[in-house]
Amino acid sequence: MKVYNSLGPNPRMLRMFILEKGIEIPFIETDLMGMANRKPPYTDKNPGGQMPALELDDGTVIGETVAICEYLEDVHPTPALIGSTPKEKATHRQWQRRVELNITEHMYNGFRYGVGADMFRERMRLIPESVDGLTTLVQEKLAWLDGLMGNNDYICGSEMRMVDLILYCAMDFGTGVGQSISSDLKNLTAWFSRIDSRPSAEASKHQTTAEVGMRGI
Ligand SMILES: N[C@@H](CCC(=O)N[C@@H](CS)C(=O)NCC(=O)O)C(=O)O
Repeated sequence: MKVYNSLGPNPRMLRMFILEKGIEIPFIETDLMGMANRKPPYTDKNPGGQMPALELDDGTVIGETVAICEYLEDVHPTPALIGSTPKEKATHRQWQRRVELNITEHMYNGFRYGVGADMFRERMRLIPESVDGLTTLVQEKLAWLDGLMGNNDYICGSEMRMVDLILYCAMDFGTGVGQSISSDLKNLTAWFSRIDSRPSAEASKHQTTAEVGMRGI
């Protein structure tokens, strides 16, 4: 098994997940800035053309960060980062969909179409006219989530799960590109510090972070 790795908040989420699991998987570095992920041989393996990907020993390649994490959870069930029972797994999936569909996908697209447009113009169709709406929507939905968190330490309740890593990695990156969690959102601000203080948060940063000068990659 090996991970096709690069800088970026999605590969970082996978690195943080792997660290939290306490497993070791070899990394093959892929030149994201040089667009190696957008051409063969990488796209022969992962036609989605995005990072990261997981290659199994039988040659099967799994793209999409959460699909990779779900596979790793199945083969390394402890510590559970998605859930151990049907109820825990369904509760996690519920929050994962709420976070990804309402917040992180909009945050990433707001970045790709706006601040990051020079990097993404050659990679995908951009919708620059949606940037203001997407960034406003992210803030509205963060406020909605803040209200729902109540006294919970983590998004699903009392246990840290993958969805916490998904939102943390997105918003740590977002903070560097003008889409941070407002300090008015007290519950989410405290939650962010809680995740940020985990050793995996620091250890998951890509080795090129200082050189590239971007946060949360
Ligand atoms: N839906 C994909 C998104 C992955 C993604 O956006 N990866 C970024 C790095 S964080 C990437 O490959 N960016 C370069 C590109 O799109 O060419 C997933 O969850 O794996």
